[in-house]
Amino acid sequence: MSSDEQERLSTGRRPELDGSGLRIAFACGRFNDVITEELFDRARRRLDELGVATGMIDQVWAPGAFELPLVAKALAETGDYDAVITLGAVIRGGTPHFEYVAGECAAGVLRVGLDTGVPVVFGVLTVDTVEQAEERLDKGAESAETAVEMAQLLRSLR
Ligand code: INI
Repeated sequence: MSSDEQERLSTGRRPELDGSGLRIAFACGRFNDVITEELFDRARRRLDELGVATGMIDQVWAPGAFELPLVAKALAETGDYDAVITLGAVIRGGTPHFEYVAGECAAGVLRVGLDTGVPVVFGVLTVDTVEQAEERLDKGAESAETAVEMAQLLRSLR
């Protein structure tokens, strides 16, 4: 790593994001798909602003958040992508199922990144109500930024 690069990495400031040339895959959960679609639209728009070409983006749908880690793993293992973004919405709605789905999804997404070395972004909302999910739709754009930043960062470290 060059000293310029080292200095930039040490500042704690977010680097300039440049998505040109990056290949990004989305794994989206169909459960609560109205929310997931909006997260996806916002993520796509942000990737576009950051210079990621439309033809460099793929999207697949899984039944729900619980399935996202396995789908993200399959995508990461293709070797075709610089980052994988998982999007979904786990809404409590009074069911204990929430804890299992949200917790296992988060743990699985983390593990896929560690196991494959491909950045896997956790863009899954875990909330109590639909209203809370609607308030947090910015997670889509934020996930796009995280994917580009992590892809850039890992490239510079390898
Ligand atoms: N999946 C979600 O993505 N969000 C939820 O809120 C949810 N709830 O509430 O149950 C949910 N369940 C389905 C789960 O992800 C699996 O698809 C299912 O259990 C089959 O494995």
